[in-house]
Amino acid sequence: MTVMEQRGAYRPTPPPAWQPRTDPAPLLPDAEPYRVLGTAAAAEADPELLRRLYGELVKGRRYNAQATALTKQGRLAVYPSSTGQEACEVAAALVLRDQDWLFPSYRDTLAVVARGVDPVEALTLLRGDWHTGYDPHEHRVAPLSTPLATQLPHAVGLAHAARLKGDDVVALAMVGDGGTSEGDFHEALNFAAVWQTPVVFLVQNNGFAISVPLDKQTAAPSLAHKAVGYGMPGRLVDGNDAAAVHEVLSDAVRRAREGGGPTLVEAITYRMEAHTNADDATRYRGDAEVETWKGHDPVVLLERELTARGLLDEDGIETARRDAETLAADLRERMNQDPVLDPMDLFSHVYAEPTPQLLEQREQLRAELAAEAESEGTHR
Ligand SMILES: Cc1ncc(C[n+]2csc(CCOP(=O)(O)OP(=O)(O)O)c2C)c(N)n1
Repeated sequence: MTVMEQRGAYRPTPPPAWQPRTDPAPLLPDAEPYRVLGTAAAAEADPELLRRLYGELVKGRRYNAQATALTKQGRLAVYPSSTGQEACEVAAALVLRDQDWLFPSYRDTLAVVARGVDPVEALTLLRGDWHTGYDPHEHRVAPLSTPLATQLPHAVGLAHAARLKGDDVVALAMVGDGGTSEGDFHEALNFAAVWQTPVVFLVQNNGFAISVPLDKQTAAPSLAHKAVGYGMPGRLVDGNDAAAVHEVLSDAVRRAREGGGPTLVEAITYRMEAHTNADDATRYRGDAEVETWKGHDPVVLLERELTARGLLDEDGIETARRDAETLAADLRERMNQDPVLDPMDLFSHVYAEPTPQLLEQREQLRAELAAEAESEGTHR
C-alpha cells in the first residue's frame, strides 16, 4: 500500500469501462479484391456503362502510347504512362458529377482528359510550359501534383470547406502506393475521418514506387487496411476491372455525398511500362512478372466481357479504335506545333498579390527582354 493510501486520502477505483470507439469490423477490407468482369456480378452491370468504359479505355491506351511517342520526338519532356492502369483512370473521372472535384497525381493525365480537360492542355506541365496548363475551375480538376500526396490534404480542405458552405461537392483524390508512406497521406486521412469530409481516396497500387516494390514500402496487410486506423472504411478492388472500380468508387462517392464520410479504395493494378520515359524498369523487375500482368489487361478484360455477352462486335471494336486514332492524331498535330510562350508569364499566377521581390525580378526580366529585342533589331 502506498503512503497516500495508508493516510486514507486515496481510494483506487477501476477506470471507466473501455470499448472501441467504433466497431472496426465494418471498416475492414474484404479478403479479396472486388471483381465484376468474368463473375456473376457482370450480368447486373449496365451495358451502356460498360460500352462507355470500353471506349474510354481504348482511347486512354492510345493516348498513353501517343504521349510516350511524343517524349521520343522531344515534344514532351517527360510522360508517366498509365498503360495498364486505364481502368482506374477512366472510372475515377466517370464517377464524378460536374460539381465534384478531381485531385490527380502526375500519373493521372488520363483521368484528367476523361474528365473533359483538353488533351493538349493536360500535358503542358509535362512539356515544361506551365505548372497547370488548364483552368482548374473549368472542369473542377486540381493541378496534376508532382510532390507525392500533397494533393490529398488539398482535396480534404476543399471538400471540408464545401461542406461548411453547404455545397454538394465530393472530392476524389488519386495517389500511388508509394504516396501512402508520405506524411501528407496520414494528415489528409486523419482530418478527413475526424471531420467526416466528403472525400474519396483512390490508391492505385501499381506495384512500384519507381524501383521500390510494395513490400519495401509498407508492412501493412494491404493499403486498404490503412483506412481502419483512421476510422474510415477501406475497400479493395481489382484495379484492372473497369466495371468493379467504377462500382466501388461510385459507392464511395455516394456515401460521401450522403454524409457518410470518407472512404479509402485500394485498386490492385500494375504499371505495365517504366515509371516514366526516363526510367529503365528492367533494372528492378523481371519480364515474367510483366507477362503475367499482360494476361490481366484492363482493355482485354472488358472487351472479352462485352463480346461474350453480345454487347460489342467487330464494328464496335473498330469504331472505338478509330475514335482513339482521331484523338491521337489531334494530339500529335497540336503537340507538334511550337507553343508560343511569353517569359513574363513566369510571374503571373504565382501569388494573388505579387511580393516586392517578384515585382523587382519581373522588371529585371522585362528590361533584359527589351535589351535583347533591341540588340536583335540592330544586328538584323
Ligand atoms: C514528396 C516527394 N518525394 C519524392 C518524390 C520523388 N518521386 C517521384 S515519383 C516517386 C514514386 C512514387 O510512387 P507511387 O506513389 O507508387 O506512384 P506511381 O509513380 O507508381 O504512380 C517518387 C519517390 C516526389 N515526387 N515527391
